[in-house]
Amino acid sequence: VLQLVEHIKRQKKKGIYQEYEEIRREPPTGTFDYSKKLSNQLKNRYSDVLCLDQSRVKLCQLSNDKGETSDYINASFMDGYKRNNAYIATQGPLPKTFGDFWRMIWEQMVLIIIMTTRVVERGRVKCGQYWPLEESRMEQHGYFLVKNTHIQMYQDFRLSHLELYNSQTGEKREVFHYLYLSWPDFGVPKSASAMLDFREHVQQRQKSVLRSLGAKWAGPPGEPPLVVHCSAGIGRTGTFCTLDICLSRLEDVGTVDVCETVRRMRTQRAFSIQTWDQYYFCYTAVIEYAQRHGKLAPVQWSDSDLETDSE
Ligand code: PTR
Ligand code: PTR
Repeated sequence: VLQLVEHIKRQKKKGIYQEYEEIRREPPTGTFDYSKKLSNQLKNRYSDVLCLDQSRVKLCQLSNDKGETSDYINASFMDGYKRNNAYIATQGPLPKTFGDFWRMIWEQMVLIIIMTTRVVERGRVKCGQYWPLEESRMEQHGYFLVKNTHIQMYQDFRLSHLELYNSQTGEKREVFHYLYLSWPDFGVPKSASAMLDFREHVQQRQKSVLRSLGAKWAGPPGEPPLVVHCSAGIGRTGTFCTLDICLSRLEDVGTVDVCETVRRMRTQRAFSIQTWDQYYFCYTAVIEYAQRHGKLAPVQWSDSDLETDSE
């Protein structure tokens, strides 16, 4: 019997694998003209991870010291569950784009940044050190002063409370920086459960910050986008956002559609979800979540499973 269950699990896994392979085979649904422009090429961390023109985040145009203007940053708006532009998916900032990154945070009125890569992994730089690492440290990036006022350590992530000061307008804002620590690139988190806790923590933070801002919230109605980034801004970022969307839908109507979610996401951020493990992880994490919240009985292999899966 054990052997049979293993066989069934493999069959199911195979189905999900094929689903992902199909998604991967579909060509991107748009052009990458801005990402490819000569003057923008150096702003891409990877020459093969570009952003679709239709969903890219535009910076308010600003002249640099050479008098050139550029509104380009390798970042894409992505819809969430029943919410347009719920996320901005972006690459790990490069030293030459730190100023642009903070401009984007300011202009889009972002409250929360989620970073799912480490700065260095396996001896290679995956992301620039764009925020002050230590408490009470202050750094300048372009027109912005960024200060790390306070750090809280959790088992799987590290939360920095940042103050962002706009030297052009004299305004100051608070931004929360989450560094998720247990996620290797091209891999999946150690455990879905840690990721689920993390998501819940972030959700509550966004709600409580908006509540405490109350009438002082100067942004458009609704919630500002969450900025999510890894190294390229497609693999781990896509996985986190897919999971977030699937779980929101599960909470709302009790159903999940991983495949359709990823397909749609890819029309806004091309190549989202980089490996089959990451795709499969979305399924296992949804199951774990459903079990945890009593939306699903613990998985049992019933007779009907046997019928549909054994050939
Ligand atoms: N970029 C490769 C590809 O597109 O097939 C995959 C790859 C590259 C995988 C680098 C791992 C790599 O190592 P690291 O994550 O340390 O950069
Ligand atoms: N050319 C790079 C490579 O495949 O190695 C692009 C790349 C790098 C793609 C990292 C995805 C990566 O993972 P993530 O989006 O999770 O940072």
